[in-house]
Amino acid sequence: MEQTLVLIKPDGVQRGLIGEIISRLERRGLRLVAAKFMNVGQELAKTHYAIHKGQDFYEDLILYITSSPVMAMIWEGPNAVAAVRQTMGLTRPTEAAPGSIRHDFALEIGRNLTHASDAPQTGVKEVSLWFKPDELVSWERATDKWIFE
Ligand code: IDP
Ligand code: MG
Repeated sequence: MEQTLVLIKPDGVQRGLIGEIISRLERRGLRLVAAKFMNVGQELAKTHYAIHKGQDFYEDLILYITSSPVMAMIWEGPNAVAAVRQTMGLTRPTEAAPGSIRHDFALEIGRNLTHASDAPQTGVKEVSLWFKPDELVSWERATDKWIFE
């Protein structure tokens, strides 16, 4: 089953949107695999955002993600990566589709509430960066057969 890392970033946590965001992912039909509420250290932040090193927003991005706790999660399902990216909306909130989280709750690209893996291979990499194998819960949900074809 395809898996994706989801982070509710510090602005989402501070604004009391953890429940709202989890609720949207549950409602979509995705299955929760792992979750932890945590502070992000420099090393993890820099590894996670290594691809953006050298961009003008990089330093602010590291400050943002390490500024306050995040809710880190793994969600799975068929096409979980694409489904979650769609539920989150485009990176720039003013370009995110109406009904998406970034559209409905955000205004600025540097305060866009969530992170989600951008491709299945990135999902695999990010899941192992953020979680140890024994933190993942493999389970069957009573509704799976009504959501997964
Ligand atoms: P994504 O989060 O939608 O995958 P990325 O392009 O991977 O977007 O960028 C990672 C994060 O870096 C964004 O979510 C956003 O918080 C921040 N970011 C990206 N581009 C900019 C920018 O131009 N200005 C400020 N922050 C940015
Ligand atoms: Mg990205």
